[in-house]
Amino acid sequence: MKPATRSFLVIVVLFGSGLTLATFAVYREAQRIKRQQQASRASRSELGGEMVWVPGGKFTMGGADGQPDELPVHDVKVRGFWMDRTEVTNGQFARFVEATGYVTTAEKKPDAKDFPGVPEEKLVPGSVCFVPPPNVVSLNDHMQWWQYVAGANWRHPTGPDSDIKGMEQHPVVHVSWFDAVAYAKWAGKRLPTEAEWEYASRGGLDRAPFIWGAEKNPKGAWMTNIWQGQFPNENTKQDGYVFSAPVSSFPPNGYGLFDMAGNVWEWVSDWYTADYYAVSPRDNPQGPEKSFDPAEPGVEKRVGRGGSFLCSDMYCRGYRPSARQKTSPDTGLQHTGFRCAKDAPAP
Ligand SMILES: [Ca+2]
Ligand SMILES: [Cu+2]
Repeated sequence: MKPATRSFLVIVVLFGSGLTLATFAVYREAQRIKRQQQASRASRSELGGEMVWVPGGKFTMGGADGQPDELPVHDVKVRGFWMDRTEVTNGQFARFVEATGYVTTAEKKPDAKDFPGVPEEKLVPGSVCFVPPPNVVSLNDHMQWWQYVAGANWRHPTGPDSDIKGMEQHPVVHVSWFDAVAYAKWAGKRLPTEAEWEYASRGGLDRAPFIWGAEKNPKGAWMTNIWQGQFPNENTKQDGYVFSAPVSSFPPNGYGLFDMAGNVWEWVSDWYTADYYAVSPRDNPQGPEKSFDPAEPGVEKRVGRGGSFLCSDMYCRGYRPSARQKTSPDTGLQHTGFRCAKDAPAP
């Protein structure tokens, strides 16, 4: 209402000093108001989620209670930086897509040259969905609960018949590493490094087994959205959620960051190598020059952190602060999203 009132005042004030001048002034004022509105819209979407200052410091990176790639436990120094308070939501991602017309990897037809030997009719847009098997299965073969679903993408998280209505506050998923980087760039931000991510997740609690402390269920409470029950066929939903939860449904960590354990995995900027910690610089490490996963030598991978709603104590325990996920950057998954970091002066 205010700008309209102001334009009206300009007309009143200038009335009588010549129609041409009045018209010009009104036009100029209207242009100024339009620019102001555009700027405020831009800054709102640019900020996206609220950010938190993570003060620089030294911490113990890695863990002795997990996989070999979390070793050796080593000291790392990280500079202060800003971090999104929550995972990027569907609502935020929708604004990015609206503003830019961006098309995610999962919405594009896979390129035949990236998938040699895959028959043409199988090269359809889609993403990897969690499809729980009806019975107890052996946990050695994740293909029993992961399926490439044609038509699945961030707007259709479990396939073409699903949508994200009412899920604006849920973390966006099925985004590739490239999608996450594109969003961050648009928002004037960047992905955090793996070291920054782990440092931030620990919230100042050095070497604690969980980001909230030593006990998994303090006073019987669930502190994060993970999996309870027989993985992957039965979810007893003790924490209230079978799949993703709206961001900030659980208590924040020591830095005021939400969902740094569980809910969805979060892409970070680093390439993955299994032995990086043995050679990593101790000061603000940026990750290895290139990727190598001995378990799958032909596939380059980026790191994901934090675990997800699928993390089970029976299987991966991926919600521990030192746990690492490795995924090829063009892969979208139903349990993987991201949040951004930013370099800017301390508050
Ligand atoms: Ca859950
Ligand atoms: Cu997991």
